[in-house]
Amino acid sequence: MTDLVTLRRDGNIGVIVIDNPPVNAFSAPARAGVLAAIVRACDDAAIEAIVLRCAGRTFIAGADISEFGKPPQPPSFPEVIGAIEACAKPVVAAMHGNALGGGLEVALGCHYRVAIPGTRLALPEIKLGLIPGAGGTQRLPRLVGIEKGLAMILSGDPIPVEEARAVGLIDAVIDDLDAGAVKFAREIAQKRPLPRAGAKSDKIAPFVADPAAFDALAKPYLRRARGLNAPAAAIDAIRGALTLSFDEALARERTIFVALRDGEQSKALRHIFFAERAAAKVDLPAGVKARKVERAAIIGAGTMGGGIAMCFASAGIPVSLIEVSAEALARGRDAIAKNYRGMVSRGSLAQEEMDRRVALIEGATDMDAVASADLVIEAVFEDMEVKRKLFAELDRLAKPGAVLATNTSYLDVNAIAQATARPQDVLGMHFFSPATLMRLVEVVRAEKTAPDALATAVAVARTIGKAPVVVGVCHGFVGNRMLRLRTVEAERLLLEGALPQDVDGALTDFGFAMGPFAVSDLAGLDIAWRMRKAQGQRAEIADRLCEMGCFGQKTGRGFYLYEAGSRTPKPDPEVEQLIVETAARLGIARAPIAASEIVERLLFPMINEGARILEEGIAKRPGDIDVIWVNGYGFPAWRGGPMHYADTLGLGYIHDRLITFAAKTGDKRHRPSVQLERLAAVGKGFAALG
Ligand code: 3H9
Repeated sequence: MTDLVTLRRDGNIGVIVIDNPPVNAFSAPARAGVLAAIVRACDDAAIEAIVLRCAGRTFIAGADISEFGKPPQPPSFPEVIGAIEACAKPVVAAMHGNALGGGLEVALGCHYRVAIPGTRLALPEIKLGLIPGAGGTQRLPRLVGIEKGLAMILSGDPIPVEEARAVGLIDAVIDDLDAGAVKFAREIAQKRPLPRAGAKSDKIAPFVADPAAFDALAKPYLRRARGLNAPAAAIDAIRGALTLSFDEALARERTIFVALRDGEQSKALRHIFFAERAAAKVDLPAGVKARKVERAAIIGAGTMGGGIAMCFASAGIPVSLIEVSAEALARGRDAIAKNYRGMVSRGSLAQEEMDRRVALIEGATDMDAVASADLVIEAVFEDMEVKRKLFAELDRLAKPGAVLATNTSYLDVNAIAQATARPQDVLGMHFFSPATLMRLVEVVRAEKTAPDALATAVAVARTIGKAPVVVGVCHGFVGNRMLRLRTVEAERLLLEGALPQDVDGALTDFGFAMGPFAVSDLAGLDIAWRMRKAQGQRAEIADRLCEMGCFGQKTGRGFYLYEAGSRTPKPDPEVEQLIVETAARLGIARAPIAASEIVERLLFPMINEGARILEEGIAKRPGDIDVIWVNGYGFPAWRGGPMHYADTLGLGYIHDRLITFAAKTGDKRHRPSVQLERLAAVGKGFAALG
């Protein structure tokens, strides 16, 4: 045993406790400790049954992800789980908090499983580009059936104890983790034979006889895989339960797991996992803590304000939703109720939970309602004067110490803060639309923002389930500033020879959910048009479309054609004609462009801008930029975000291509940034920046 694992005796029951904070990851020392404890408990004649549980806030939350990529340390997962399963005395896993991944697999290797209410059980490996590698693909379907097993392994989503009990994943719900588990162990201590998940076959038998039924169940998951290798691999491993012996299938699962673990996709997803957590840390001076947020106020009940209010209500935080008129407020509340009703009818939300959330949102048409809020977020019209006036009013009405946030996408947060006498409390919280679904929040630190105000915004964003990233003030902050380069380049590609569907197709093949032109059509071309006009900028094709009244989906025409009531983009011959004629008028000879070149032309300038953003300190770490692009702009997570992706290609290659692009387009912004140049020269990647 080790310091992390103890074995004590409670009468005839041996209790093994793992204490490996913060999440009891099953690291090598923890594995060694459990193996030694199991051996000792087996040898101890006074022990008739064994309880395996954890101290702290959770059961084992999985393998220690930071061990992946390093030389494996014995004992392995299969060795420890094998020893538990082979133990001649019953072993009971007693779970609380989260039983995840390798943690749940340890429990699956035990003869019995019990859990306290509130425990969440999942095999989330798929979210890291992996499959369960310690028997999960074999033992789980045997216990819960193929359909539920597939759903859990392919979604990675947790199920609550009640459901776990109903599907046969756990044997009992206990009230007290320690005494309840010991009592359960005492009750089953003499029962024989010991139930072993690996020996069960009743729930998989129908599919052994009918493999086509398995393929039919698996098919929808394959369709949704979108470039990620793990779903097909998981299905392959689970199929082993039907076609191979248990031991052969375990060996096959392990081979598949190791190949995925060592592959680029899982590395990228693990990078994002740790980058998200690093991004959510704010350095605070000693003794300074984040402020408490017990109530929020959102100003503006439009799509964005309403969505943000829902995020707070969903997390159980009461929120005042403030509008200028009763009509606007009613519209906003209706939209919220409709949104929640949709969730109820889809079965993703219980009616009582909807009622609870709706009740947490209190409407108001009087700005005085901000007085009780610890955090105020304004989501009103994107106009500096409007926002400055509003912040001057907030300064008058908000309670001392309240954090005052603007949801601006572009505006200067310093200028907004100056409208108040408390700039230390002002910052940006840039949510993305739809706010209920998009995880990114750019937390904008203005010149005078106090560290504890910043920490408050970051903490609250985490509480409402978002991925916060601290950024500095500049036009468009990090995400939109980089996006601007992609937008310019996408239009340039049209003039040089591509069509909207070529550009979009290249990016969706790369792994984006949508290409830039389909996104523009969805968002509405008029918004960007208005902004370009305000800044004296022009985009030949997009501007012309707007002049023709083609604003995208909402008008049935944009870069694509939309049939009545349809959101499916269809190539539009008139847009093609417009592109060809515009290119001719500008003297540009159009020629076909390969998909690979389209991807490079779209992404490399953005990566270059990302390097400038790091140089300027607008983002602190390359991983912060990756988190922003994965959670706010649909960058495929399994490619790790733009900066991680750049490292996989090598900065030398990107540097040389940028020089070519700069020469070809005459666009000075494509010249490699100092940071990129410096790293490329020494053969390093952005990861070297920390
Ligand atoms: C696996 O199990 C493979 C097996 O099938 C086969 C093996 C052969 N490892 O998220 P938090 C750290 S794959 C290492 O802020 P929360 C995290 O980095 C794994 N470290 O807390 C952070 O560190 P820091 C399957 C981990 O309360 C700290 O713990 N399991 C791990 O919001 C707190 O984390 C998963 O995918 C880990 N496994 O959420 C579960 N987990 O403070 C991944 C966390 O230095 N983990 N850390 O930044 C989670 O989903 C959440 O962390 C959890 C807690 C829900 C547990």
